[in-house]
Amino acid sequence: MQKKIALITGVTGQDGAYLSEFLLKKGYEVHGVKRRASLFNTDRIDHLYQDPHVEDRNFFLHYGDLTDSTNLTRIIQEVQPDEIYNLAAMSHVHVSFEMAEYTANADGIGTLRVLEAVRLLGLEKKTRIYQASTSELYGKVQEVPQTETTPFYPRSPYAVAKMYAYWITVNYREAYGMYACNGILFNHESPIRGETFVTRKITRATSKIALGLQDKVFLGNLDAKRDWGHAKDYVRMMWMILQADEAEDWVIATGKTTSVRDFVRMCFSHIGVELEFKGEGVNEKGYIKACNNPKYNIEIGKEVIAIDEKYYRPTEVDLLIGDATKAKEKLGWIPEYNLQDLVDDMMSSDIKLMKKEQFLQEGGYRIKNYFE
Ligand code: NDP
Ligand code: GDR
Repeated sequence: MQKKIALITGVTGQDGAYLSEFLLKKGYEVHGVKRRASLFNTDRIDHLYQDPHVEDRNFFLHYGDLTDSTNLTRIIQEVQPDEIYNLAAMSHVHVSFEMAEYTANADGIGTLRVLEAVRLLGLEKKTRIYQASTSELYGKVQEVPQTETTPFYPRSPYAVAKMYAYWITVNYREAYGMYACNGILFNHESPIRGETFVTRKITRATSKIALGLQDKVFLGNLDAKRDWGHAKDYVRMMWMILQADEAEDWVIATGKTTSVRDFVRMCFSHIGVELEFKGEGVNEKGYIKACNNPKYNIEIGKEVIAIDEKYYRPTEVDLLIGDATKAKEKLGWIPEYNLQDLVDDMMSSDIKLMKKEQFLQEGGYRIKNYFE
């Protein structure tokens, strides 16, 4: 049997890395598009790297960018993929308010560039396309839980750009008969989640506080509620979506929602620490109420959580909770991780990482102290 060929844009990101691992295990030849950067940006996929001189390689990287259509067309022509996973995006909702035009270009028009390249190259009948759509499309709450038929009301330049990407994917499917699908994925996290998304920011900070490397962490809206799953479960689903008989759009979610405040509580509880929150709005603070773990010497009453308004968004998405019944019934998707498993996985990994940082600091090296 001939190997299937997959092309992943955004291969250096959280999902790109897990999806590459997953597809390589399935016997695929995997090609990834990575951006040129002044420093190495392949940390998450270094373990998959193969020397270009090795025979029988199955993992290849190409320089590219979603804002460059000639480059994308050339890569797709060279690779002739059976499946394209379009994961590349400026994916930070808050940053999109500061880089609205770039976000529209990369996340919105970038998707059009991929679809159009496949059409121009005459690959409409060969290449299946997965578009990384998002629960951010639901934005201002219209209905809970959110399903494939819930109306969209995007609340950020990121979500508006992704809304264009969603509809252009549907349009190319209907207009040209292409196998193109949207996975409307709710938040999914992991130990390799970008450090500025709230879950990873919290697991890193909790680990540093436990080890005495940081005093407290500043956060934004603690009332926001998200439906958090594990990225490993979600990349498996991306693949399942492209194996279905019909090209369709799918919601992927756990069906449970949790506030940012409760996520913080769960992370501290992982290290045996109980928190108490006092005050409201920008004056709310989180204090250590009890420490039941002799490994960590954390002072009772210490203030560890504070609010900085700069993390508030001009328009917020208050509540996300998804209903993945369609994916469960038609594709047989069963997630392996619940929220507690996710917290445990992220916390164990960050505690290990911060112990390394502690070791470096004790050896006289300066550690990275950037918490944005
Ligand atoms: P990450 O931010 O971890 O990864 C984004 C990837 O896109 C990185 O490889 C990044 O490269 C690359 N990228 C950014 N801009 C460009 C560009 N202009 N051209 C080429 N590549 C670019 O995101 P995730 O892995 O978490 O998410 C994957 C996709 O799924 C994204 O499209 C995101 O919007 C979407 N999504 C994510 C969800 C989540 O909860 N994680 C939920 C729903 C949707 P570099 O490493 O160089 O920065
Ligand atoms: P989100 O993820 O915007 O849902 O987008 P993020 O983790 O950034 O925010 C989740 C919620 O937490 C609140 N929050 C904070 N957020 C950050 N980043 N930093 C803070 O200090 C902080 N304090 C509170 C936010 O206001 C928000 O309500 C993610 C991305 O992966 C998108 O690409 C993806 O499409 C969606 O998930 C689904």
